[in-house]
This record gives sequence, C-alpha cells and structure tokens, in this order.
Amino acid sequence: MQTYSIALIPGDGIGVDVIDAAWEILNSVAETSGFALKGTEFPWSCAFYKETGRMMPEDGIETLRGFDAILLGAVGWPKEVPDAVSLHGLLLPIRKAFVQYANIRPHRLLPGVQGPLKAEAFDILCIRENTEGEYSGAGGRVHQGMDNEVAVETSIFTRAGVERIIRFGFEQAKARRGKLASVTKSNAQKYSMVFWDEITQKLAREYPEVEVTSYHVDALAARMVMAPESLDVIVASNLFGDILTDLGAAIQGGLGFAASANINPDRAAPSMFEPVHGSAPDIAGKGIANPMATIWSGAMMLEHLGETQAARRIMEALAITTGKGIGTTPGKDTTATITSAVKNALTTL
Ligand code: GGG
Repeated sequence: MQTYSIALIPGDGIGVDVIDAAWEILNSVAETSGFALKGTEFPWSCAFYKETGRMMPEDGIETLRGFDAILLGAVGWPKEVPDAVSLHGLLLPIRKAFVQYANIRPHRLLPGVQGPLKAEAFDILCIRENTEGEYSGAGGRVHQGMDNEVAVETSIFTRAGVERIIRFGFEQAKARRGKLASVTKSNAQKYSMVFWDEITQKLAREYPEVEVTSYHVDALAARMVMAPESLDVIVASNLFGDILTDLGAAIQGGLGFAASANINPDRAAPSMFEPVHGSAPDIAGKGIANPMATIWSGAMMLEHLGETQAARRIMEALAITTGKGIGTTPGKDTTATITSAVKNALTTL
C-alpha cells in the first residue's frame, strides 16, 4: 500500500485544534481509499521559541526535506513572541527554502454558507507569489530609537521569480475558465510593478487562449466585492496576494473556510498546506475553531499527492456538512461537532 509521510506542524493557538481535526478526516478517507498516511508531529511554535530561542531547530529545514508534504496549522502568539519573529522564524523560511513559489488559495461558497455579498456563486483561484516581492526580508533600521531613525524594507522582484508565478497563473487559467487577472499598482510603483505588467504582456503571447486583464490592486479589490463572479484566476505579488486573499476569505464566509497550498510546482521539495487563518488567540482553547479551512487544505494536499478521488470525497463531505448548516455560523458548532459531521458525511459517499 502506498504510504505518504506527512510532517505535521500544529503551531500555535487554534492551529493545534484544526490540525487534530484535519488529521482525523485525512486518515478516515485514507482508510477507505487504499493508501496510508504516516504523520510525524513537530512542536515548532512560539512555545518552542520561548524554550529554545528558535521557532524551529537549526536543522529544521533539512528535517522536513524528506517528507512527502507538510501540513501546518497556525503560527503566532503575539503576547509572547513578536509576529515578525514567529513568521520569519518558521513559515517564511519553509516557503522560501522549499521554493514553494505558488501559494494557491481558492475562494468559493460552500453550500449553505452565507457570505456577506449578494453574489450567490463565484469561483476564484488566487495565486499569490510566495518567495520574494514585499516579503523578501531585505532591509534594515539605522539610528534605532533616535529622532533620525530610518527604516528601509526593499521589495525584490526577479525576472525568474515573476515569470514563473505569472506562467503558473496562465497555466491555471488555461485549465479552468480561461481568464487571468494580473494584479499590480503600476501607476504608483513604476519599477517593480511595470516590470510585472511587462512580463504579463510577454507571456500573454504564449497563451492566446487565455484572456488576461491587468488590474490595479485597489480596483481588483473592489471587483472582488462588486462582481466576484467575473473573476477566474488572480495572480498577485506576495503582499497584494496576502491582502486580497483575506478579502477572498471574507466573501466566502470567513477565514474558517479559506484554504491554501504552498506549492513547489517542480516537486523538487515538499509542498506545505495550511489554512489562511492564523492562531486566533481570542478563541484558542475554547474548542470552537472551524476546522474546515484546514480540512480543505488537507484535500488540496491529497490532490497534490495524486489522491484525486480521496480529495474529491473530502470536498463532497465538507459540502454535505455545510449544506446541513453545520459549521456555517462562527462559534455555533464546536470543532469536535464539525469534525464528526464531516467524518459521518464521508461514510455516506
Ligand atoms: N496558517 C498559517 C498562519 O498562521 N498564517 C497567518 C499569517 O500571518 N500568515 C502570513 C502569511 O501567510 O504570509
């Protein structure tokens, strides 16, 4: 039997609850689908940082390299560890070291989920550049704490990095409804964003079947609210993609439904799957975190591993669950209730 080795990093806060839930569902579907999952849990988190001074051990990346995939919960516990330390100590190094340059985030309404918009149906796939741009980590501060203090943070856009993510966007659009929205702010940012637009135009010549439109990020944000059904695939830089996908989460009913996959398209290193949401300290430990985003991310992991049928079954089980009104209202159902409803739904498929 095919066995996949999965690194589990629950992380902080509700990350622990949602990983437990997703792992239960993933194993349940594996049992009836003819493959097995072997999980190895790593306690890397802000608590680990408090104990060791690091978010993960020095050889953390090398440890993860041998796995087929990584399933991550949430990172961040700002009361005790600054967010910039936790993010740059765990999540971002994994994305960069494993060249997980495509962060894929689907936005659509599951049955029975009432989003805040009038639109009843939309199906958007946001592709966020995941290794460079505004998150490159290049910069510094001088004269710290003094009146003449200066802080510089440089966005880095490389031709290789921009080309590969826009090409990935074109490929996704070609495989879906043939529409690509390329996002910049090239009126204001006249170097990096004009560069992005030029590369979009150059690649468009290779994809005559894809209708590509360049949007400024502000206009695209408005379009996501006013006419989400008009959008198919969105490709955006690291920061713009991050912001737009929180908006995407909002229009699909909340962060409890927003899944994501950090993909190494060349499969030269493991890819990582995680909900878009963070550790939610306000509800941590209350047992009311919605595990659906993580379960959906787990389905994306199975899809990536080639277990397409099992991934489809999970998505159908989620749809049955939300169709019954379970997990659709924040705080109404417990994590355990939602998980067992999804598990029961799986048995009916
Ligand atoms: N689910 C992982 C997590 O904790 N995400 C919260 C977060 O702030 N992520 C930053 C990012 O995706 O760039």
